[in-house]
Amino acid sequence: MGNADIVRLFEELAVLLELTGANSFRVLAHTKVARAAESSTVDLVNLARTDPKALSSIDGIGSGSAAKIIELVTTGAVKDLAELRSQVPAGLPALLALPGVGPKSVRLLWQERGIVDLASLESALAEDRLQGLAGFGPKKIQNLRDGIEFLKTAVGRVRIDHALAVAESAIAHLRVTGVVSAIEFAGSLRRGKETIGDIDLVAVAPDAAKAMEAFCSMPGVSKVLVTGPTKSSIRMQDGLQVDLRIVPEQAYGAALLYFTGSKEHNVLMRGRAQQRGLRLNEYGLFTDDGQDAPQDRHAPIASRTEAELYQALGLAWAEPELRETRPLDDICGHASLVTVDDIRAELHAHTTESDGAMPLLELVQRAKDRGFHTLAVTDHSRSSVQAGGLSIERLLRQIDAVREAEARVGGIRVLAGSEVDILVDGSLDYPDDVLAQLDLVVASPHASLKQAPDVATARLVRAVRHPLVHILGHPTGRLVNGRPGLEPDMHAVIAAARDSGVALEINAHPARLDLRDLHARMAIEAGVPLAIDCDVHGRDGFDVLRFGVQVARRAGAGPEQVINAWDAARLHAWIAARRGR
Ligand code: DGT
Ligand code: CA
Ligand code: CA
Ligand code: ZN
Repeated sequence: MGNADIVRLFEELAVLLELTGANSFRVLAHTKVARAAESSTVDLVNLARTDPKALSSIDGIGSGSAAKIIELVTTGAVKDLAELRSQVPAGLPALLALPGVGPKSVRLLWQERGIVDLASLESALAEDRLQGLAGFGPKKIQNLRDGIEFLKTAVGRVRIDHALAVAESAIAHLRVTGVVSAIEFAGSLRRGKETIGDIDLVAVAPDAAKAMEAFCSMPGVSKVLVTGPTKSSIRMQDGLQVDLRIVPEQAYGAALLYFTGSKEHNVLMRGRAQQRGLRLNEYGLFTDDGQDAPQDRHAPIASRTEAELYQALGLAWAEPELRETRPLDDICGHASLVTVDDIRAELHAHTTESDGAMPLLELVQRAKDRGFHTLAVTDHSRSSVQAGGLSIERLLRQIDAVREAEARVGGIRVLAGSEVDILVDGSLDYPDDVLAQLDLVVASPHASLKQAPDVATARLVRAVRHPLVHILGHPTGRLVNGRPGLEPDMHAVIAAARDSGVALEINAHPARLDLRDLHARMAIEAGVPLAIDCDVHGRDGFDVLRFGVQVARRAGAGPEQVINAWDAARLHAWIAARRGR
């Protein structure tokens, strides 16, 4: 339990109070507590336990609210909340997600028309039963209809692996049907962001109408949102939107540049053009004659390829992953970024001994088939009971098995390791004399991921300072679109890693991508090496590597900063040095 639980409690109380018609001061008092808990650096749960009187001295928290926090912390529940929930239909708060609909409207719909959830609102709309309700004119009613449609189809941002699969199959479809002569994905997907709002495709087509028709009738399309000769937008059955732009061949580079973005990068590029008396748009780079749409009057100075455009602005090409908000001079002509082909070692992999799907020998063979010079076998430790964590006896037997497997497969160094749990207080899940027998230790947090930030910081710093640890695995435990995970002070964790010579993992699994790009960049700036690891569990476990590499690229990492990209001698020396050998 942490401040976030207090935020949730008071937000829900405020909503329920408003829906039950409580006076606005009471509602506001609860909202204020939520905001106070959200922005407080004090661990309020801990305070409620150790010094409950001090709670009400915090700005925004009155004595009544303090009592509720103490009740939550000591009993795990709050009577007032249960009471309010019992007064409000369970499906009612969901109506608040409709655009432009607040608690007052929801309360009216409920009290005056008996609407209790989205389904009953939909039937009321279908039967025209909202007529005559105060404030529900034809426009508002139409907004409700659109809002329901929106809620049904909106998926929010999707994980990059999902968007990539959709984009690649759309591209393959348009290529095999022969309707495009060039096509690429642009937007956030090309920049490698961890989540994608929609997919942007840019293409050249000999017959645009035919290409658009093929696009709109692809397998998996549920709705054509708009279609025209240069742009179509469709929604896939899973809700993801895909935009296709067809551009003249000579404007392909300019369009790709524009639709790759980011918006901020485009602004910087246009500014650069302006400084030189030029104008940049999705058609190309033109002389600025002070009027809009220069493409209608001038031939472009550059437009065919991205590199040409950067060059015409006096810049070297910028990797798409770096095109976010950083200044052009920092990212254009940036030193080479790490690539999937640079990665020659996997340092975080599971076997059937814990929760992996492959027996040891198969795992080793697959790593070797990938051309890796090193594989570390890192099954879970004993506290990860659900994941089949190894007892000390099983771990010691596995060390022998690893030596045997290495000899049997040959041609690949196999390290006996462990993904040892970082326990709630930052201690490790095996005693030191056991850890000392391993070649490589990855320490990762798995449980208690809702710890208060300062407790999490202390926990991770302690683990990183442990002299037997090589790599801090998925440092926050967050899941993309899933759970926020720990929110430690990453500056402190990175500083500790630098002092003790520990590497930080970018867990390549698209559900994790932990370290995230920003933290990986902080690590690089501090001189802390990165490990990009697949956390292999299944037979296709190595395939997620590209996502981890992309995070490292967004952070500006070159092969130098990534220990898995080092040659065997250098990596093995680094690993051994941690043990003073
Ligand atoms: P997303 O889809 O939310 O994950 O992020 P993006 O970056 O793919 O954004 P999206 O799909 O709205 O637009 C694709 C690119 O097109 C964007 O990165 C830059 C460019 N773009 C779109 N709208 C604007 C705009 O209003 N101004 C500028 N400068 N560029 C824009
Ligand atoms: Ca997009
Ligand atoms: Ca878009
Ligand atoms: Zn793992």
